[in-house]
Amino acid sequence: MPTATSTEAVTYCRICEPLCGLIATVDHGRLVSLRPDADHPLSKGTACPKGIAFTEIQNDPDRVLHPLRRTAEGEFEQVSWDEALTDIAARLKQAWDEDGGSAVGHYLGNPSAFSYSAALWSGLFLKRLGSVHQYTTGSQDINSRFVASKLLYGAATQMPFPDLPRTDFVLMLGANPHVSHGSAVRAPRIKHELSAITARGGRVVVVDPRRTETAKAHEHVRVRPDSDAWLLLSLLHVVFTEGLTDEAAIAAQSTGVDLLRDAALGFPPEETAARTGVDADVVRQLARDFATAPRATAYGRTGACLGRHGTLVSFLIDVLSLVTGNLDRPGGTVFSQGVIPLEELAEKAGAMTYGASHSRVGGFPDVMGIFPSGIMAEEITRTGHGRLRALIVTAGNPVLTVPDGERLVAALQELDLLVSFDLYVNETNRYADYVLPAVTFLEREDFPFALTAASPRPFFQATEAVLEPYGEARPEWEVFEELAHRMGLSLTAGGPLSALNRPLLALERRGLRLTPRRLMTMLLRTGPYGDRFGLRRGGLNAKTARKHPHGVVLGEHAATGILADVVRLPGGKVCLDPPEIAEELARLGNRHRTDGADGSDPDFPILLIGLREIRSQNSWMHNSPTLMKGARRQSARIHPEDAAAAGVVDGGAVRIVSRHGAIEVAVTVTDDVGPGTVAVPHGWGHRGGWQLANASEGTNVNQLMSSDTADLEVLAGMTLLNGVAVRLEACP
Ligand SMILES: Nc1nc2c(c(=O)[nH]1)N[C@H]1C(S)=C(S)[C@@H](COP(=O)(O)OP(=O)(O)OC[C@H]3O[C@@H](n4cnc5c(=O)[nH]c(N)nc54)[C@H](O)[C@@H]3O)O[C@H]1N2
Ligand SMILES: Nc1nc2c(c(=O)[nH]1)N[C@H]1C(S)=C(S)[C@@H](COP(=O)(O)OP(=O)(O)OC[C@H]3O[C@@H](n4cnc5c(=O)[nH]c(N)nc54)[C@H](O)[C@@H]3O)O[C@H]1N2
Ligand code: SF4
Ligand SMILES: [Mo]
Repeated sequence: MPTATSTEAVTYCRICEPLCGLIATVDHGRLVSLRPDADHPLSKGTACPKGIAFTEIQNDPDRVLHPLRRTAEGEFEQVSWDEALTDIAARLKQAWDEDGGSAVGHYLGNPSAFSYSAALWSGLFLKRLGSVHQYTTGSQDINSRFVASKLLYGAATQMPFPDLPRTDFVLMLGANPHVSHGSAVRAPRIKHELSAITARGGRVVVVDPRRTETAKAHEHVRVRPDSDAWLLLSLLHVVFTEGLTDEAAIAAQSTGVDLLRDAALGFPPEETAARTGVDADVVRQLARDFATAPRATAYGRTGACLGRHGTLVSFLIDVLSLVTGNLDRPGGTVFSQGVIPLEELAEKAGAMTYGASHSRVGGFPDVMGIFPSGIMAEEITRTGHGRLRALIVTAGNPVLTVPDGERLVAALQELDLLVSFDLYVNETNRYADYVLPAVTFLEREDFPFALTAASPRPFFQATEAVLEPYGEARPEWEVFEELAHRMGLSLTAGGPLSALNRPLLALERRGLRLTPRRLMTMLLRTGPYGDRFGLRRGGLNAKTARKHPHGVVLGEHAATGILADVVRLPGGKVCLDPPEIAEELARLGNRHRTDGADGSDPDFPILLIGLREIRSQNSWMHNSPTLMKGARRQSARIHPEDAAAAGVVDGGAVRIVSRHGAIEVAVTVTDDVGPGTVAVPHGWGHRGGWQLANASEGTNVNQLMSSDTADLEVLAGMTLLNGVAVRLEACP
């Protein structure tokens, strides 16, 4: 409740993708509390525990509020911004002068997906330097989806999503929106949205190795980890062989269907059942039900992206929607469209590349200029031309989130320079030369960005900062610009922004400096809902946006029938037979024939998968007392039979061993996972500057994951995080 001295500000949460509306109560420049915004048109007064608990992050005494420099003794000491920037700029410049773009790199962490200014200006900076070492969470998350979109539509940023408000049937593979709150589909009340489908007589079928929170609320098909490619090919087999296709849609929307028709013939459900663990009858019925539902959509998320065939799985998910006549149709899988047309602009400029260049280590194709994080350590340690010498980490904690953190820790210490922008000293930047205090999302203005384009209800909300930065925290974009300046470089003149020449010139004519905010405001006006600089009455511009502090719904439904605008391939049709997919199908067919019936490894017979928790956010919210209440700890979910076989008990500990590492972790015995599957949350094993997190029990599960180039997924360089072969042992 507001007091005599406090004020309230309308804003929105930027921890995860729904961007729920929040009301911040502020007193004398300090955050008092956050609560859900009842007037937000989409989230309507809902928010999750993380959003509310962000107050404890904002006010955390462990937060970094001043630039820190590492001393010779390995301790951090406070320095002035000027000292820090002078030294960083000089050292970056030296590496760059000597080795050019191959010396300097960047790792952009997940929170930057909610900070357009940090993402854009860091991108400009790295591009200006010609950096060939750009890494993100993408290879642990979504790059396989981007590559599938590039191959299908010629547009890597295209993010087809389920039209939840209008569908009758959602086939969901590898997503748990009851906990994750939805990813690559922006639906703040997604739990409600899914139950509305069943309430109107529709179905939600959750394909997951674990009986998840979402699966418990809907229909569950238990699948063996990392077998979705086989399952999808069997579903397609039934659709093709039983005449359940929509041939008119196939002809109108696509080319090259014969590749899949032929390939699917080789995967009858009876032959894949051993590998997928799904009975042939179940697969046949599922295929028929999906194909004959009036409006159906297949949707996949991280569980579909992070296996050995992640790109193929993402590809086949869209194929299933297309061949059954459900692509680009109301209630089906529909195309994303940015209110601020950043992606479109970048696509038009040809900047959203795939395979335009290849990495020094492993020869992986770039995905929009990004390379797999799995190779980052070796790019630092392998000598010779092109060695990564200076690394900036923005809002990331790769030591806990990429494969084999210990290998990365060793590599980080070989860098000439490591700089990080963060709220905390974390497990990664504790090895940095400088930790620079970044603003929180409440301390910066923002625009919706990136995945928000996948919105079943077109929506726009921008926000002002609701707090002045605490301490000496600064927005990352200003620091990137300042570093460029100190290196004698301009981020905007020429180079990376050439695609924006027209709007840039318009600004220049008005004597204005280009800031991220000016750029976004300009783009907003040119977008599908923009005022076109006065040409479209009532369209969005900065002023009309301000009239809607809680955000504005721009249309009842997502656009459909826009395939011709979306597809950027010659002929304007979806490509179902790209050579990359033909090759991947051949690799899969080969495994199908040679791997044995279910593909399992006798020495490592259990398959490990991930698990997200409602009160965690990857690695960075374990310092909030509220979220850590009740002696919370990380635990492995193990089936009773596997627990008994390994001699471990509920509440005890287990040793999990893979070919690449071993960890010990607490045990929860549960039949939520099937026999042969173990689920372990990531983001634990703390030893940074966050004291409560450090005190929590837990270990880095990604120590089990391999960063060997041979173990990364071929097409997008995805880390194999799901379906990792392990064995369980009693702790010594
Ligand atoms: N085994 C396994 N591993 C996984 C996954 C999995 O499912 N299983 N999931 C993967 C996925 S999907 C992701 S996205 C990655 C996440 O990987 P990362 O992005 O590397 O890790 P996060 O834990 O999100 O760390 C974010 C860091 O940003 C800081 N931070 C928070 N807000 C801000 C801000 O506003 N500005 C700045 N500058 N810093 C901020 C936090 O303090 C934290 O240190 O993990 C991946 N790793
Ligand atoms: N509370 C909370 N919310 C979050 C996050 C968080 O850490 N905590 N992280 C955010 C981030 S960065 C992301 S990217 C999103 C992710 O959003 P989601 O992908 O919806 O979240 P997950 O819970 O990882 O769901 C993946 C599901 O895939 C299943 N799975 C694992 N392997 C396989 C497989 O081989 N096949 C199939 N079919 N399923 C499999 C897992 O059991 C799990 O249920 O969530 C975001 N939201
Ligand atoms: S679901 Fe929670 S963390 Fe995600 S945006 Fe909403 S309130 Fe924030
Ligand atoms: Mo993610």
